[in-house]
Amino acid sequence: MKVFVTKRLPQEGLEILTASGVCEVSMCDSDDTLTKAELLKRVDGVDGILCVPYDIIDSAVLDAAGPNLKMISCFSVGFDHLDLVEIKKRGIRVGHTPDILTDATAELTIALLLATSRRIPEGVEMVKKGEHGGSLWMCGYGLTGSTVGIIGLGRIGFAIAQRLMPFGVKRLLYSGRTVKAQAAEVNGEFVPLDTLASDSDFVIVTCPLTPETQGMCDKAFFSKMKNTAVFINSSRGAVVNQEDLYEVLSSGKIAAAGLDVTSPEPLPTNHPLLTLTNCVVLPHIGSATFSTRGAMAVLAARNLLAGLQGTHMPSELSF
Ligand code: 8YV
Repeated sequence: MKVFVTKRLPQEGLEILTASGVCEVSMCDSDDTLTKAELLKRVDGVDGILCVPYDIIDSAVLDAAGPNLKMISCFSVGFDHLDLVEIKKRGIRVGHTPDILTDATAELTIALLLATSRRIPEGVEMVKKGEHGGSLWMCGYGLTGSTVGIIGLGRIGFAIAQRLMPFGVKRLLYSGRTVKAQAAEVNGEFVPLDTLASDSDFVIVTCPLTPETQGMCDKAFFSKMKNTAVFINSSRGAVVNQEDLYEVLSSGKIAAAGLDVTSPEPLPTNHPLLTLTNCVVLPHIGSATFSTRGAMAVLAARNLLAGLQGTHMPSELSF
């Protein structure tokens, strides 16, 4: 069987595939995202694809792969890059990498929140410029006694809430499709999205990208936030209307934003958000620890092999 890996995979995952004797591996030996044309060419006739969130797997890709395609393995927990309707129609199985990246992503989100609220990148620049100011100079916002609102208290949202508790957060609000039993462990209060926006000092987005959440954080949402509030997104860039975010940040209608995800990625270097001192943008590094990326590669490889062989998959997506 033939498989195509769309991006250079950490060694431990690649070794599992090559040593399996189950498949012939062709890998795009680059860290760049493939163009659509290249992706269409490289999947021709494969039995399995191991892909990253930047590869849009739509009917064009499925057609280009052809009838042998039986397995798509995501090097990600997120699967918003897949056309699941088309994939299901063709009886193709899908694997992904939940759980193992939860801690790394939660840690990064806390780092981004603190970097944004305490203006750390700006402070580093001040030191380099030799600048120093008065008693309110470089002040930011603290977590102690604050209200934090988490949009989407799933695995990652919950792990963030757990890590926030020792900071002395006063109220932990969350919104989403359903009340979560686990929320009691972090004193989470289920509230409508509007209440979360208006009552939170920190808003953190960790929900998946779906048709319902696409563009959800827009002008109407931001206008309900406090002008001292900090907005953090570590889910998917498209949950946010970036033009609206630029507008509220540049006019001071909210205090600051920290984004680990943008639309597109990478963000063009001339993007208006990058001109703002109150916006901290990271290059989608939530899961980027050596051990997490290694574990993701191993799981994605095991999922792929199971899908090819028609056996039980360690982490199969049900859809
Ligand atoms: C990416 C992510 O997989 O898991 C997800 O959904 O967005 C990330 O962990 C990672 O950036 C590799 O492309």
